[in-house]
Amino acid sequence: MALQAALLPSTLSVPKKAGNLAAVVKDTAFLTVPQKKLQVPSLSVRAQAVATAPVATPGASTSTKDAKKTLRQGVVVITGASSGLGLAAAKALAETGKWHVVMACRDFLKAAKSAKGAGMAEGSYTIMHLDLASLDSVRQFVDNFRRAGMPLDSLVCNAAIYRPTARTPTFTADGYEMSVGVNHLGHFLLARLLLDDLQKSDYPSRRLIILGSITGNTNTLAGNIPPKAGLGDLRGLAGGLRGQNGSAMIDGSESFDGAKAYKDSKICNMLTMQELHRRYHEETGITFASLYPGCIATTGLFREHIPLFRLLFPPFQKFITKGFVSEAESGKRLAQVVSDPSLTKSGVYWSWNKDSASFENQLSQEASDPEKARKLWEISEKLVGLA
Ligand code: NDP
Ligand code: PMR
Repeated sequence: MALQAALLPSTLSVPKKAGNLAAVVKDTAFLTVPQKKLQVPSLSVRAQAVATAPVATPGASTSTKDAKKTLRQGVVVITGASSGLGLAAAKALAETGKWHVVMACRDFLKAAKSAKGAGMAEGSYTIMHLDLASLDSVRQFVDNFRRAGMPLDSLVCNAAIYRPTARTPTFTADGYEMSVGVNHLGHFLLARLLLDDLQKSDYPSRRLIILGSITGNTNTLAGNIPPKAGLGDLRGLAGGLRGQNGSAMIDGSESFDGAKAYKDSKICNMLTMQELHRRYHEETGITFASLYPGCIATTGLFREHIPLFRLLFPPFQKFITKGFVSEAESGKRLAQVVSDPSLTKSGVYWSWNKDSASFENQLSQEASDPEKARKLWEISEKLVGLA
């Protein structure tokens, strides 16, 4: 049966050749040339950042003579805001006028086109280059962001890649398997470096959000579709995730499975959020959260899947599992986690019910194991050069 064939992973997948991501790193390297302090917002186009014309100065309080001081516009950084959920959330937040969105993207021109195409108003966003497949690019992004002189009130670690048909690994600039390198390690370094900036913000509710997923949680039906997520004892990660004389998989498996690598990276995302909460919430007051936004079956995440899957996945999710959610709706959900005054609780994995009401969801045993989270934290610190 075509539907079953397209939706059942592993067995029917077509291996793809690796290598085009390395080209992306190379092609966009010029965008990271250090620049002078960026005036934000301004109309000038810089190699690594575009700030569109201002509607209000991000980070500046607004007040009128007689009226009481109003809340200043918040600044939110969203990684991977050039498509799908990230773009939809960027649009939803920018449209409120309460947020200036920093779109942290690897493909500068695509991000600019996407923002325009989505109808985002000039001045409501700034595009800055960030390639999570390079730890140098992450550090460069943090430098550029700081030089731009904006406060940081919310950070959303949203970007991800999914390589469901890959049977051989590709690697980041630092030599780590690509899915875990981008989805987890790049974000781990980014979040750690930007914690300082979040801490300095005077915004009333500062938040750090990392995207999770149902497919990383084996306490759900979706999480039990093979290949199942599982980090084992993290021996592959501890070995450097390099594939040569070791393993490219976190659990140390000899064979590479691109679909499992993505799901494993999502466990890492959810464990990292909880470890951040344990280590920093009380001391800093920052809210740490993760979420499953629903099945956004139409996004670019499935670009590497076989064409039959891409054709059948949206109707399958819409009419059979009923887990489907549109990009616009998912964007509103993520925007809620960024700014809704009722979602300030820290350490929560948010989900939405059939009426689109948010609730605190239960993570699987592995995705909420504090000992595993601590171990993951310590190994990740070493891999990104923080320990
Ligand atoms: P998309 O593919 O549409 O968006 C992913 C974004 O990540 C793109 O903007 C992409 O950039 C960016 N990206 C990829 N690699 C890098 C990199 N090396 N450096 C910087 N940015 C990069 O997917 P979704 O919108 O669906 O996914 C967004 C998040 O939502 C992910 O974390 C995913 O795990 C999560 N999620 C998605 C679900 C779904 O059903 N779609 C369900 C549950 C969670 P570019 O545009 O240049 O390719
Ligand atoms: Mg799944 C309630 C059932 C449900 C939900 C909510 C999802 C979400 N999926 C469900 C069920 C099933 N899926 C069933 C019964 C099958 C077998 C036919 C199935 C198959 C399937 C495949 C092959 N599903 C998938 C794939 C993917 O390649 C996607 C994936 O795992 O990406 C990592 C996927 C997804 N299903 C979901 C969601 C949200 C995804 C995208 C996953 C993500 O971003 O984490």
